[in-house]
Amino acid sequence: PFKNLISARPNEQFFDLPPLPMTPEGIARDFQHYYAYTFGRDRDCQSAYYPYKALAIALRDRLMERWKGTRHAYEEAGCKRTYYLSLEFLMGRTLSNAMLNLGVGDAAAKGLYDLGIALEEIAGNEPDAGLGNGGLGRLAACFLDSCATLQLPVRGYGLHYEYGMFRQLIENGNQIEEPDHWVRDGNPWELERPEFTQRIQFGGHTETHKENDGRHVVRWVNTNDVLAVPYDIPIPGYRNGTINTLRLWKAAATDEFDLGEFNSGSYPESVAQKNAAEHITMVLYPNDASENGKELRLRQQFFLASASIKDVLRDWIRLHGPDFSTFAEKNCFQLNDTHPAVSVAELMRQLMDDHGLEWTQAWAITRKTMAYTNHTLLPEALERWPVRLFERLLPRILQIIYEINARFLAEVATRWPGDNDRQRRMSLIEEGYESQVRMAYLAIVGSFSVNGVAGLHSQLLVEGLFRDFYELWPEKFNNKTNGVTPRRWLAMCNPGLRELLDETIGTEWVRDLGQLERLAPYAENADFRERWHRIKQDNKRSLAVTVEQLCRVSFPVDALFDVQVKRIHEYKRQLLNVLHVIHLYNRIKRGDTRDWTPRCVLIGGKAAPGYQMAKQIIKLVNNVARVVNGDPETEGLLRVAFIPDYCVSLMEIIAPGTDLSEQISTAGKEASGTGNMKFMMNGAITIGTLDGANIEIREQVGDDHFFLFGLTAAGVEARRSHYDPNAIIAGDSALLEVMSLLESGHFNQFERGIFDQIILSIRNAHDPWMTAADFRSYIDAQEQVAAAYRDRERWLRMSILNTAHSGHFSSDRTIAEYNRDIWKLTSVTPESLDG
Ligand code: GPQ
Repeated sequence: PFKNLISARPNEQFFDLPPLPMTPEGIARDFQHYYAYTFGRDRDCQSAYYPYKALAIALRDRLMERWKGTRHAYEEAGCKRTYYLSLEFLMGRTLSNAMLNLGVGDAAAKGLYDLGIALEEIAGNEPDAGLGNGGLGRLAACFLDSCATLQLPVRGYGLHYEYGMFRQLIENGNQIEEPDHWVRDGNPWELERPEFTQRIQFGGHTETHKENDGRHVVRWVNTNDVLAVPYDIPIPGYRNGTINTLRLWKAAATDEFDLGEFNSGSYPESVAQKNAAEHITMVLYPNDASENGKELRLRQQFFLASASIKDVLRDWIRLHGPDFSTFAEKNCFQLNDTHPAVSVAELMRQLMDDHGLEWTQAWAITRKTMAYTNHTLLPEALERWPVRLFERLLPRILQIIYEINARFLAEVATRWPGDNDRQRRMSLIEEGYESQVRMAYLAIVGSFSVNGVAGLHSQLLVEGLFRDFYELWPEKFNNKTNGVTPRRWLAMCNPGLRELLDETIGTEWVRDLGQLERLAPYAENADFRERWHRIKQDNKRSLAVTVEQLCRVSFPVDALFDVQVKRIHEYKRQLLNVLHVIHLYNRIKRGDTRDWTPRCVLIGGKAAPGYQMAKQIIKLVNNVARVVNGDPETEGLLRVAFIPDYCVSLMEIIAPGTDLSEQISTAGKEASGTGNMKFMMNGAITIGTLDGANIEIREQVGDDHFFLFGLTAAGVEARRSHYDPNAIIAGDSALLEVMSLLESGHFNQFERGIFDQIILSIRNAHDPWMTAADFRSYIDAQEQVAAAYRDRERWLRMSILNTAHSGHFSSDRTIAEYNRDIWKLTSVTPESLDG
């Protein structure tokens, strides 16, 4: 009797399911069901993964109905939408976040408790989704959380990498990279959507045809096509019934064979060929803020751009037919750096070649729908692709880029007649021995909005890198200071503090982080300070347990926990931090320990596998740690550890347990920073330069509650012409002693010469990071930190005020600004399931 059910139209009953219970019993029952029946496990199961997976599916079921409800609500509203295009989404774990946002944390904990199971242990078995390098990828993840919480119709588009960010092992102090096959055991959070598969073209050549009506149309033919299969991940808003979508594309081979090979009898070879197509989304490139120019990377970029735009246009045609006259009013693409910038040309191509629009119509749409965010000023991160590579891989796209450039340069010539140098400077094509496409310029020319990620960064962009473009189109440029989600980075990772906040200022702060201001008066309340202290001590104990497990170093919780975790980069100056550690060690050895503040220094982060200097810095941290920790005289005074495999889920333990946040980049080099905001929210005090968002952090919290040091961005530039690190070293006995220890080989007794490059870089008059220039001022600021920490009540006041004034750094504020100035979306509330 059921035989024809699929082809017949199912009746309404088929779709009309009662909502799933959000009770402890209901969740526990489903959990048991999946564990026993779906996965077929019993009491003998040795793997801790299945309890996690069973709970994840029970939770996912509860997201599913709300997810559909959100899709329907958006469609019914016919609202404008934004698509966040990014090669990286550093999501971390999903389970605890989903429970928090759904508001079922307590119910799930109770349901499992009644079965004798601890929820935290289960949650700890989820692997991180490490589909990003660092700040840029994590920002995308925080933004998705805020968009869903603000009920904005925003969809993330990214790539479904088989291998995310590598796992970092430390062997003999050196970084070893190990591939991270994060989906090996299946990913319960993703929903494959083969029905929305797209076909992506590569290679081939172009042909021009004259149509019957006399129009010329271009065909891109003889291409090697690859399928893009979408995997959808639910993004729950905070207790509001909204579930947005992150759509990740995975590459798959078409079922077509290379006929030549097939006929010549090499059937297995021609099937194996299909593999090459699937390589496109095999692995995330592990470079942070530096391009590496590999062909596969350009393939990834175009694959994301083409599949996502096709997806959006298909949906548009489904709802509006082939009429694009209102497309620009209803759609916006936010480009996360230049990585997806080829989208500008690809949208033009699809509108013209696939949907028959004229250049002028297509260009008007493109320029009204694309918006570009820049995340760095570092020249080594500015993407340029060889014209030759484009020609071979994306011939039609190159034609379009040339045409955009020709029309653009004509515009420049009209505005500045005869200024050929300006035309050369602004051209999308950098002419030279090997001509290259300047992706940032393509993004600027094709967008209506260009933004930086902190006040200083946005200002330096228009004064420097993008100055010519600012002169042409000042109205395009704007700032959007970064933020982080207070759900993951406070409510979820710091339950002790969450309870105190709820009790003191009510629970609205989770949605409206500005409410934290109401904490400020409590800084003067001694009982409150005592409670604050106990929570911090508990969090430091958890961090100490983790450090003990991972580094075999013991951190006494009464010491100052001094932390720098982020990608290893010369501009971030982990090296300056190490010089301070060596200085403290040297003081201990000299017996200069009067009024000593015991300190535990924690450093963590990954180096790009090809970045030699960064790898040497990791080795130096580890060697210094071994010498310091192994010296009995440092007992109770100084501890140093390098924490391996720094990742999102480690930061969830680190941020709540930190006293001092190290944000010590060379001024003008860190676009914003976001770790700085996570630490501040959790009550750490910052020692930092006037760089990126540090400047705004200091403005919010006040000069007295921030340890400032170092040259300003302008100071750094002014200093370049007469920077003499050797004179600075000779003139500062502390730095001289530190350098002497380093140069004597004290930290590499049996490994001669391994730190020579580092030593040379500090002594180099052209050291772009000016480590020696800021040493004295850094050491003095650290001395003030130590003194402040010894005054416990003073430190606690500062800590409370840092949290109290961190509201500005909620990504909800950032997203509200993106929406107000760029996207202009209306929020949509889906019908409630929860009464
Ligand atoms: N950032 Cl260009 C990255 O994490 N990766 C990149 O490739 C580029 C920038 C960071 C930047 O260094 C930080 O200062 C920002 O806070 C972060 O992007 C988010 O904007």
